Parts: sequence; C-alpha cells; structure tokens
Amino acid sequence: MKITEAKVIVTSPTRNFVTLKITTDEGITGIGDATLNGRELAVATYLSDHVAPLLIGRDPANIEDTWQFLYRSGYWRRGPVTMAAIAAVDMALWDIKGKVAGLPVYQLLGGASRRGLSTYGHASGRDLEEIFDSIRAEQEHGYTAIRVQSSVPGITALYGVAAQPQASGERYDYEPAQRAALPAEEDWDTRAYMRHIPTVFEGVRNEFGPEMILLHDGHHRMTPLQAAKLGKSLEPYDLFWLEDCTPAENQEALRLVRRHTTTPLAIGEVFNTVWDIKDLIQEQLIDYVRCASTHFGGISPLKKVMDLAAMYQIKSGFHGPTDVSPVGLAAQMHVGMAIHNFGLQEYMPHSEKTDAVFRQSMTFSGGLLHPSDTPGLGVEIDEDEAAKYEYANAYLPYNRLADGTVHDW
Ligand code: GCO
Ligand code: MG
Repeated sequence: MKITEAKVIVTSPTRNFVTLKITTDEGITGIGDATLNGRELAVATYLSDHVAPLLIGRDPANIEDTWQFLYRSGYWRRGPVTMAAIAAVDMALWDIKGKVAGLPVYQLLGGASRRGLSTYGHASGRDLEEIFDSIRAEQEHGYTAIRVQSSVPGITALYGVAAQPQASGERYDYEPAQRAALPAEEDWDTRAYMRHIPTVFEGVRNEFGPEMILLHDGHHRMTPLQAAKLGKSLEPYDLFWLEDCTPAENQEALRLVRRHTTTPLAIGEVFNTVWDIKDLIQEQLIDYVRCASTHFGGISPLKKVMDLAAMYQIKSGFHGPTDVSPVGLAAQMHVGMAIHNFGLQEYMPHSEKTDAVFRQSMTFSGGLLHPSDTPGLGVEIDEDEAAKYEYANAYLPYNRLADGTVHDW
C-alpha cells in the first residue's frame, strides 16, 4: 500500500481545527489532529509545504519509521509546530493501520486494560453559589471528578471561569481563544489568588463531602515556592491533582514544590517530547502526565512516555480541552484504553457544529468514555461540512500584573 495524498483541512466550526487526511492507493484513508490553539496556520503550512510532499509514495504501515524520519530528517527538532505536525501524521497512520486490520487502535496497542476511561468535567463560577451550581450541573452529566476554577476578588478576568451566563448557548462557554485582531489582555495577582483558592476548596468540600474527586489548574502562574505554599494550603481538601503549578520549562524547579507538599501534581499539556518531562518522571516529581497526543507527536510517543511513567507509578491525565479536536481526543482515548497506568481523562464535549464536521463513534456514559470498536480511530471528517466554516484568526489571552509587567497566562 502507498500514500497517494496528504491533505490539510482547516475548518472553524465555532473554533479552529487543523486536520491531516492521508489517502492510500487502496482507497483507505486516515486522519490526524494538528490543531495548535492560536497558531493553527503555522502547523497547516508546515504540513502542506514541508511534510505532505515527503509522504507521497511511502508505505503507511511503517508508522515508527515515518515518525523517526520526520523527526530526524527535519534537523530542527521538537517545538509545538513540528510536533503537532508529526502527531497528525502518526495518528493518521494508526487510523489506517486499524482500518486495514479491522480493529480499533487500542487493540493494536495491546488491547483493553479497562471498561472505559474515567473522566473529569469542568466547574467554575464567580462565587461559591455559582460554583456549587456548576458542580451540580456536571454531576448531572455523569461526572464524578470535577475541576474547579474560581474568580478571585481583585482579579477581573480569570482563566477557566466560563462566561456567565453561557452566552453562546453552548454547554461550555469556556473557550479562552477569542476571535479578534489582538489577544485579550487579562490581569493577574498571585497573592490574591493564593489567598482565595483554599477558601473555595474548603467551601466545596463542606458542601459536597469528602468523596468527590476535585482538581484545580494553576495554569503555569506560580513560582516554585508559591506553588509549594498553595499545594500545602490545599492539602486539607484532598485534591486529586494540582495542575501546572509552575511553568515547568525548568523541570528541576519541581523538586522544591515536591519537598513541601503532598498535594498530587499534574504537568505536561504544553510539552512536546519526552525530553520535556523525563526528569519529572524519573525523579518522581509529578503524579500525572498531562501531555496530549496532538502536541506530543502523536500516539506512538505518548504510549512510550506512559510506559516510562509506569515504572514510577505515575499515571496519565491527558489534556482534553475543546482545542484538542475529536481526532486528537480519540487518539488519546485509544492510548488510555490500552495502558495499565491510566489515571483520568479530561473531557469537555465539543460543540454541535464540531460534532457535525467530525463524526465520532465514541460513547460517554456514566462518566466513562469509550472510543468504540470502530476500526481505526473511530472518527471521520465530513469535508463538505468542514468547508462551510472558514478559518477565523483567534488568539489566546495574555496576562499583565498591576504595574504592567507581562505575566504567564
Ligand atoms: C486545560 C488547559 C486548557 C488550555 C487550553 C489552551 O487544562 O484544559 O489548561 O484550558 O488553557 O488548551 O489552548
Ligand atoms: Mg491545564
């Protein structure tokens, strides 16, 4: 079998997605997600100008060889643009392999290690009452694990707090990237945040009791010492994880956090290769790997990093916001089904328009996701539907402190 076409499809059903579709001489097709929120066209160009011509004539069966060829022959390694492009190829080739074998991808990765994937949903609000309502709404959708984000007195805009009321009428008006000519400027005050967040979790525990699985995302904003302090002050509320407590480019910084708190730590959504996370794993400085198939080079490296993590009892907590397309989500669902050290999957349903473009076969019931037994990844792209939604420039926001200094967002 030979690859005859590699086509990049950019579509924007409520938000932008970049998808690679690979076609073979036997008519079998495979798709992969290459969406990089706010920088989508860079990956689209990388794929169409520099990768697609290299794929024509190759045997789609040789997934590992193609991955290594794209990684090494580019000479300029790593980085989100390169790795999202390689990820899309990797996913599309696993999709094709599954279709050829007549098996869902998780079967090719070793078979099912569980009935389905436990998920967490997202609750947020401006005050405790809104947060409680938001948690109850998530419970009604079947979630038993919930990430809680809250507004903070003294900060006007805050990451992860959905617009209230849900302006678009969609369940999650959460999308942080805005369709605008310039990125939105938000404000930030770490001391105000650190004072307020423990009171939120105290309130939530008092209202919902000890059983509920609770998570929180620090979104890269603290120094190691601040992160250590927040982790410690959250210990009484028994978080399942505290995510991205520091920016983590400096893996060693996590040693300090780890020395001071027993709050479990999750990191990795912006990581691109094993080199970004290897010290965190080998020194057991984290508990959950947040990497996403799309930004980590695809299914092949995600499976490998989880096998490394398994040696240290570190589990998965793959990144699953709506900017990971249904294809990227499917890719990591298959990995999550197969690995022994699965932890929890982030799951935020896509919009109705997105679901019409990407026809998914996965199921979500009783809080459990299942990728389905459809051969391949189990997602098909409807190109006519995709063509209805033109790309629209969108930027993620950024932060400034009170004195005007740019801060991590
Ligand atoms: C999460 C993430 C997202 C990111 C988004 C950026 O934990 O789900 O932090 O909300 O902000 O993916 O594009
Ligand atoms: Mg996050």
